[in-house]
Amino acid sequence: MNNQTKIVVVGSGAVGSTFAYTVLLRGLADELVIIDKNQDKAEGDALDLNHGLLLAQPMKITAGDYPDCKDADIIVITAGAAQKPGETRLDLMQRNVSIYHQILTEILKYNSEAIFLIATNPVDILTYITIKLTHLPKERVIGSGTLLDSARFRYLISEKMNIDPRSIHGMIIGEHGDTELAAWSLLNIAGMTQEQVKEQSRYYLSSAEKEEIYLQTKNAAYQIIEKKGSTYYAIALSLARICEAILHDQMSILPVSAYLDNYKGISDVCLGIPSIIGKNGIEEVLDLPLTKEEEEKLQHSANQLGNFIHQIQL
Ligand code: 6V0
Repeated sequence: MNNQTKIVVVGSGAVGSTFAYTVLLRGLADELVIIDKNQDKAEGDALDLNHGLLLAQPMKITAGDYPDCKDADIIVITAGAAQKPGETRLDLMQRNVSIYHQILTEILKYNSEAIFLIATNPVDILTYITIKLTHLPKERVIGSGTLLDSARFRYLISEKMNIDPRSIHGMIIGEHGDTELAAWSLLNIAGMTQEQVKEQSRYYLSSAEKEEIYLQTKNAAYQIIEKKGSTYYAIALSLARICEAILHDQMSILPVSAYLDNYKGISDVCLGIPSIIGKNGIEEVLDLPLTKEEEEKLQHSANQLGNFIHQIQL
């Protein structure tokens, strides 16, 4: 990796531009290039962000084109068609696959060494498609996966228990979408699992509370889209968190969308599973000690995605 760090974001819509702002606020890289098919939008965002440099920290921010992908450490792709109210993520699939085809062909002319971070929905499928179209090593193609869902999940639990979400260890795994599952058996607070806490304890969640938290997590995007059209703050923070782990080689465990090869019998699909993220991208996908029921749900999630993948025309 260069001493000078460079991130390219392709797609400067709600998610891409909020991500760019997050990069600036966090001082995540030395250079940020913004690419969008709507060049005015990319240029407008670059100008607007540059006017904040003095008030944040020095870095180079430009609107660019695909040749600027050269030397990038991370290429974040948020370009695509946004989800419409009522539209499932999987409905977006074919529309976004053709956009990816075009974008990846361009990027690969200039850079095949970067880590590719995928945000466009359906994110697990587009992560998979990126691996298939680019033939890049699978550890260098990362989807945002269920990191956002896990953040929502931990927030909701934190509200219920009235403790800091950072002190709650728990995660959503599987598809970022309708078949995702809560790995309840692995939820723990200071090492205490749900089986170990007493019913009267503030850390205890009843079956009804668990179901409510799960459904609220799963339907969070629909709820926000209904209210304001799209979601972008928390996904931008999720993308920034993954970039931070890569650029600083943090070896952080984050539930990202990773290519699975015989993971509990699941192969040839990308799904959100906690993975170690460092300078090489996905350093390791964790072998979680799931219950039989959780494994079956994960398998179901994989089957659903596998079915959709087979319908895609590349
Ligand atoms: P948006 O605001 O419509 O922005 C999309 C941007 O992509 C626009 O600026 C377009 O001009 C641009 N674009 C489209 N086609 C191309 C192309 N061929 N080349 C370059 N740029 C192009 O959408 P928004 O930013 O709200 O969402 C972007 C994607 O992120 C969508 O697929 C969302 O569903 C997805 N999200 C993913 C999340 C996750 O957890 N992974 C969370 C929220 C949104």
